[in-house]
Amino acid sequence: MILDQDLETLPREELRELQLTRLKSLCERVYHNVPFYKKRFEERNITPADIKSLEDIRHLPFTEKQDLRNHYPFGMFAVSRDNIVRIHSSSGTTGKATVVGYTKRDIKNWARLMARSFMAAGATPQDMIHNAYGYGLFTGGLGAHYGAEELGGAVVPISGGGTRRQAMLLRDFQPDVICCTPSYSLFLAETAEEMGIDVKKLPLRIGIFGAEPWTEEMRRDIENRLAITAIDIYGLSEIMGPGVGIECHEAQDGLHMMEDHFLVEIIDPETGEPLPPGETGELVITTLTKEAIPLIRYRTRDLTSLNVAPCKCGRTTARMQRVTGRSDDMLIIRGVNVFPSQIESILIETDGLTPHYQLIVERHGNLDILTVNVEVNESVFSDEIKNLQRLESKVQKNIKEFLGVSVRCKLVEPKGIERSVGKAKRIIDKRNES
Ligand code: DLL
Repeated sequence: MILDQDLETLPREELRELQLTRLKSLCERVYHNVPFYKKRFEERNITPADIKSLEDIRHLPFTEKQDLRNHYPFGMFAVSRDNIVRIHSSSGTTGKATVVGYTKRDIKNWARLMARSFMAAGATPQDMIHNAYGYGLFTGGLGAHYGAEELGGAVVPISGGGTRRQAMLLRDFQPDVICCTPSYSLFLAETAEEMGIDVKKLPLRIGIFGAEPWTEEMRRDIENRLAITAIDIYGLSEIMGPGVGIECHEAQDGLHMMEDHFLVEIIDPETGEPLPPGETGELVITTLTKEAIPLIRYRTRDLTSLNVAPCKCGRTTARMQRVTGRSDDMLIIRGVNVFPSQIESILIETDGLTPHYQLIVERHGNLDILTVNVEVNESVFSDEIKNLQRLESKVQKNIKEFLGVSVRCKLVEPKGIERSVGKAKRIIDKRNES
């Protein structure tokens, strides 16, 4: 079922017309209300009147996370504080936090896009939704919450953490849908099993997972373990929060972008030049309808590609390939580019290993050393030492073969890797520590 049938299935020509009208009005708004953008337009000798087609977007400046940081906290807002009804913020683990605001209309649009997302995932107004995304400054919790209510579902606002209690409520309340990070879904399943709850027998039908990169192999693992359909949802706080794009349950093949609200481009991260559909590059998003903090050509750092071919679900929106990593997460190990997701795929395909892993990067002299710490399952753990060593060598060999880089593999006992209730921490970079 499609919630906003008229908009989600709009012929692409009409969609482009709508986008152009909205882009023109966005340029007027930021030019007149955000000094940062006025300056950027002037530096390029352009005015909003120069935007005559969607292609003209390439004349507009990019916006970067650093620009938001430079205007911390509210310097990029386009409306007065009276019109702001909500503030969210990113955690700011690498530098100053980025702060975003919402008007009443922004919240309404966000709720609607999240409701669309739930429906695309296969949820219905009759469903109960267990929402384990964190509530607070993080956009996951409240974003999914408002969307679930807009859908007409019954939301259980459990937030993140308290994992045994979560497992108990899954058993007692019998929700149909769960929302959390993919890594947390596995932690929750593991905890439930320890408590003697047969996760597969629960009525849970759909998982809506995002906020961190995950792989196709991880999806299969989660779907088997929990006996659900696992749907990928994408978003980022700077642009809105969750609901910028979501897979449909019919195809599970790319995330439908909410193109009536967001203009999406893929650019070459080196040159900034736009790339055609199908080519992989950095996702750049322009918010077409946001009032409080509209952004022009925001560089997400997320690497992906777009597919504009029609989808079997009937939606006409462009589909983004699953985001397998951010350009900032790419490790360069002795000249070889490595994404955590590539290592994840290899680990999950190896018998005896679990999807719980961490990558430790150290520098010895001038040499970068990557150690893959990965948990084994119970049966492997009780195996003979020589078999464990054989497994370590096998992982090292496979990674060398597929990625062309030599790594060390260290098997860790079951539950030996710290679990996260939100985004999993996959990389521990010790290179700048001493
Ligand atoms: O993670 C919003 C969100 C909440 C999305 C709940 C989905 C579900 P931020 O904390 O600002 O916002 O982090 C945004 O997380 O630029 C990506 O690098 C990454 N990310 C989000 N969703 C996915 C996904 C939320 N499905 C950053 N796959 C983004 C891969 C994702 N990476």
